[in-house]
Order: sequence, then C-alpha cells, then structure tokens
Amino acid sequence: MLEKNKNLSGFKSDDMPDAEGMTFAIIVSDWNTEITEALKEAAVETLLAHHVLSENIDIHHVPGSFELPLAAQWALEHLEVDAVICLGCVIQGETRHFEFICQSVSQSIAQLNLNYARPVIFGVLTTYNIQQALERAGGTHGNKGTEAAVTAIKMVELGRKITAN
Ligand code: DLZ
Repeated sequence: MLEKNKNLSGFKSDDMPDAEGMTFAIIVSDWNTEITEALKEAAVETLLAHHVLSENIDIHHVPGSFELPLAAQWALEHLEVDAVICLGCVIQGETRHFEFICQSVSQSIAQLNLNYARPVIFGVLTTYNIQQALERAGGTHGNKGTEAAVTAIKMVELGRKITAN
C-alpha cells in the first residue's frame, strides 16, 4: 500500500551502531545534479553524525547512474572501504532508456554486494518526475541519502558481527 506521507528517512538514532573507524566510498552520479548533490550532502552529514571521520569518506563523481556500478567496483578493488554508497537519480523520460538504466544499475549493484561480500548501497532514486525526486531528496519523503548512509553503517556492523568467528 502506498503510504503517501511516510517520511522514509525516519530511523531511531539510538538503534544505530557507532561508526567510528568505519570507512566509506560515496559514488555520486552527476545526472540530475540538483537532486544527487542533496543526496550526497545528507549521506555525508549522516555518516559524520555517527562519528565517521571525514578522512574516511572518499567521494567520487560519475557522469550518470549507468556508470555507478563500475566506479563502485573500482572503489571495492582499490580503496580501503568497508562499504560503498551509490547515489543517483533516474527520472522517466519519453523513451525506454529509464527502464534499461534502472535495471542495469540495480542488478549490477546487487551483484557487486555478492561478488565482493561488502555492502554496496543502492541509493538511486527512480522516479516518474522531478517533483517525486525532490520529495525524496530533502522534501516531504525525507532524504534517500540519509537512508543510504544509515543502511551502509548498519550493514558494516552486521557483517562484522556475523563474520567475527
Ligand atoms: C542518458 C541518461 C538519461 C536519458 N537519463 C538519465 C537519468 O535520468 N539519470 C541518470 O543518472 N542518467 C541518465 N542518463 C545518463 C546515463 O546514466 C549514462 O551516463 C549514459 O547513458 C552514458 O553511459
């Protein structure tokens, strides 16, 4: 059921692990930059609020969302990161381009999680219009960048717990 006014970024700060010592890469798509910059700012703010050191946040930009998976793979292979956060915004146009990009990016990111056994977060908005994107980039539906950072921290913590022994 569609929960029209649900703030998707609602989470309890008390339930969050302390992220001091965790390391992250953030890959940001420069297509629809008004949106993706807002996602990036929220993600960085959230990581810092949970005590991630600014030198442990490595930010890189790619031209469009289609390029996110390859940059994430480079980050996994060449940077010392516990998790990668991918941020993008794909807005439906008049052609089927939207479907191909969304499918490719979501499937490739899912595959990276499994291939590298490290969290690669899908912080990509896939909306019908710019208004829906604005609502999810600091508007009435919260900020997907915040959610992506929260998810990254939680998954790093969970991975450490499960693989500790
Ligand atoms: C080409 C394209 C189009 C039409 N729309 C978007 C979009 O809404 N969001 C986005 O992140 N990227 C878009 N792109 C660019 C592609 O992601 C990609 O950069 C190009 O197809 C080059 O590989």
